Amino acid sequence: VTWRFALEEIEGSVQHRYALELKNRIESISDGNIVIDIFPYGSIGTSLQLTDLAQEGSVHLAFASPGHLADVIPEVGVFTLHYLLSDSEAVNRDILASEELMQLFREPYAEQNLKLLGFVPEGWMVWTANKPLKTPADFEGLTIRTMASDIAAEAYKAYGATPSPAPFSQVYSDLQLRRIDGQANPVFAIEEMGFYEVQNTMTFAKPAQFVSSVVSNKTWFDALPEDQKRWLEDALDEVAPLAYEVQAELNASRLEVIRENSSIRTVELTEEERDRFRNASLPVRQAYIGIAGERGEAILEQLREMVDEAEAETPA
Ligand code: 6CS
Repeated sequence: VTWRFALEEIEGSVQHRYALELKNRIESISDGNIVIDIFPYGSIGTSLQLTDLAQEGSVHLAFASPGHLADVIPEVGVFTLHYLLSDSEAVNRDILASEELMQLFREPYAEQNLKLLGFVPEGWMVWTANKPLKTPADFEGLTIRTMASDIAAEAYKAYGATPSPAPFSQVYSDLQLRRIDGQANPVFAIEEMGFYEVQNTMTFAKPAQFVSSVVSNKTWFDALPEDQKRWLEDALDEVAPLAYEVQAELNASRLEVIRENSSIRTVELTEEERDRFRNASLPVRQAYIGIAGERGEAILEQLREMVDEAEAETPA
């Protein structure tokens, strides 16, 4: 049998490396009886189109990033909120991999005929523009591309920017044609999509991790033979820690590539500067609750508690 796995990122990306690791494991444990066909970004469609295809079962596995998915599953919009998760990547990694967190989201995904298979952190969001973005005031009058959901746009409205929601594939040309002034993505994506070629400054404010989720069609998953279900679950467990290493490695090495190939300026915000953004971002949590309702609010609170607890246990 063939399992089709659709990605929101191109070859060489974090999602692609993840998919290759999963493919190797499944094909080997099944003695080649299962073949995973990987569809990198561009071969099928935008993130939202991939979600549609997963919901209808045309693809079996897909990545679905909350920044896009939140108009379909409002609760996942929580991952677009700034300064909500920890400043510690290790704390975030553990929370995102926890069964406790998965439990909170199982139902919202299932209601959309999607089986949530895992959350994948892909690195800190980095802002690019043609100027440094050191205070919320620097965003005023700036048109910034956001992922497609309403809540993803709210984060930048709070800083005074004009959000311009668009699919990933449109970002490069929108920057080139000056239809937008800036965008946000992890370093590895800024490199592989070439955004650094059409922007002159990268601002490191660590507002949030880029988090994606791996999903499958739920009807398909539920009907899998027990051994295949177990192979998939075991492979997912094995790939999660590897994917974390991969994103760390890619985000570091691609920054070097960007520096070698351009004269882009990098600006790292101080804690005081970050605090200003944190304060400006707080009202967006109310907007999230307005959109995601009571269940969303409960998730937000529980996530906050998980972060506080984990930070208390982790030595700084
Ligand atoms: O900005 C986006 O739309 C995309 N960014 C990444 C790093 N992955 C997929 C997502 O669609």
